[in-house]
Amino acid sequence: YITKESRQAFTYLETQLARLPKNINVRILIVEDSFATRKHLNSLLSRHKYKVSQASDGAQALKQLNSHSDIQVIITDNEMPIMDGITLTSKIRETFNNDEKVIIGISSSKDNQVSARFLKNGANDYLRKPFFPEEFYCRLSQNIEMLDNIATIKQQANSDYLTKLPNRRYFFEQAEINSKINEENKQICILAMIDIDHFKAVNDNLGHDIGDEVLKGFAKIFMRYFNDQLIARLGGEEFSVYFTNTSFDKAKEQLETFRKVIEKCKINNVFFTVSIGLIYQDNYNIDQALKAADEHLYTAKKFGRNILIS
Ligand code: GH3
Ligand code: MG
Ligand code: MG
Ligand code: MG
Ligand code: MG
Repeated sequence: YITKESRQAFTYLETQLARLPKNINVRILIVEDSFATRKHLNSLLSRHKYKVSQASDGAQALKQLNSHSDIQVIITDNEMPIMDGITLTSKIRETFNNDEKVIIGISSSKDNQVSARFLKNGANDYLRKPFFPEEFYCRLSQNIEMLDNIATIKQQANSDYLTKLPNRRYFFEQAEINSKINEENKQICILAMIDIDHFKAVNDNLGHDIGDEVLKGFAKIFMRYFNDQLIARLGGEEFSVYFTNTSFDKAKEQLETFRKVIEKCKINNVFFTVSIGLIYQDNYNIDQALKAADEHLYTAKKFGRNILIS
């Protein structure tokens, strides 16, 4: 006879064990001035296969965060010399949101204000010392699961389901950021639009499924040729490249090489070509840049396709 309690305990154990292989990829920073507590936390975390970094005060913790960008969780004491945990929490939140890095405050203080202040300053969770390992593990894994879920949702929101390329939404968002950097560095805005020629014929002749496979194959090559630039599937069989850290001539050369590669290679047994519109401008309005590139693309189509117009 299995009691409800033992079933719950079993389910808990099962979930924890299922997580263990994943934990190897999670780095946790322990911030604690007491050597004994640090050691205890380290042994709890190591038992569940987490990667661990350690710091004995807030200032050291900030240094660790700088040198280990893979730290996902910070477990921090409050009362420490040099910089306390609550100050550390608010400093971390100047750079990282609570869905990017989890902060769990821990304190033995009997003062209820401490937990409230931790949370107010941006901690995701709080544990009063001493705590039960089970509760510790549960809160930790639930917070990490939240990070994973948000990362998945962000990834899905930013990419195109068919080709896995960055999507239009991501392109516009990132182009704004790139534009600011370009403006600061007094670099011109260089943008290209690429459109597959007669793609409707591929669908009509071979079917929509093959059309999809061709798009996927195209995306792989596209990604490889422009892996240092901001690229996207803007929609349908239309793609874009926003160039940074390069000159107009180099961008043009790179696009011409790409056009010739596509012309020569068979993707899913299909030969096809692309037309390209390339522009540069000294303002950073993305809509305007795309419109201008689209006009060049239109000219490329009128010229008979498989050509770059700039
Ligand atoms: P042009 O050279 O003038 O660009 O001709 P085109 O046939 O490529 O252009 P048109 O705009 O007439 O047609 C684009 C085609 O792309 C029509 C549409 O069915 C197809 N397409 C768009 N998105 C997808 C997709 O996700 N999968 C497949 N299989 N086809 C798609
Ligand atoms: Mg302390
Ligand atoms: Mg087309
Ligand atoms: Mg068209
Ligand atoms: Mg088109």
